[in-house]
Amino acid sequence: MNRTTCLLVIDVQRDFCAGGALAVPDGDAVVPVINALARHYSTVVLTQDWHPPHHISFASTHDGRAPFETIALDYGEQVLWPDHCVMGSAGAALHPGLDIPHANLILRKGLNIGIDSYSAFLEADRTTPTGLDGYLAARGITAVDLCGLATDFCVAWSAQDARRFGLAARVIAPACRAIDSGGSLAAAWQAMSAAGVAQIGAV
Ligand code: VGL
Ligand code: ZN
Repeated sequence: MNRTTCLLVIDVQRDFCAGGALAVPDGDAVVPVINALARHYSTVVLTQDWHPPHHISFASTHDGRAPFETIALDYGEQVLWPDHCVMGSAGAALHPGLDIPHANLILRKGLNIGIDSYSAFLEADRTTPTGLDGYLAARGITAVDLCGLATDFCVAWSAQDARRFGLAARVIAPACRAIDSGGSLAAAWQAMSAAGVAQIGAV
């Protein structure tokens, strides 16, 4: 049991799994893998993508726009998504198969109606903190292992931000699945590698 490494379980929610609003191909497959993995960690943090209705990342918020198009916003380029993970909705719930009773914290992100937040650490304006860095530092955590959905968005951004906050970061590939829209998965692995994020197959 490694007490200075936190397992960060990203967005394993109904909307990202089969039948959900933004289903990640084979997303459900991560659930048993993550349940087994979590037994190795004394600190586990789960995240929940948690948006208000009419969130800026929803295509439906922008006249004439369709999901998976991109638009330019004040803070940079934004992919537009189907409405997903609306706060309090059934689709925003954690996957019912997750079995991690010893998880320490459930962190919600993406609540700001005008700023998306793929990362568990910083919103998409790259300056507004969620507070996760302080939480981990206060508990003596120096490394994070990441898993969940989706590899090329919320996992990748969280892993790179972990490095930004001085944490060692490893992505456990078999415990993740990707959206992979327009080459996003290859680009994400490249960016993570450049940021010093390791890719591993098991712990
Ligand atoms: C995610 C797209 C939009 C994710 C969240 O969890 O990877 N992707 N919101
Ligand atoms: Zn989202």
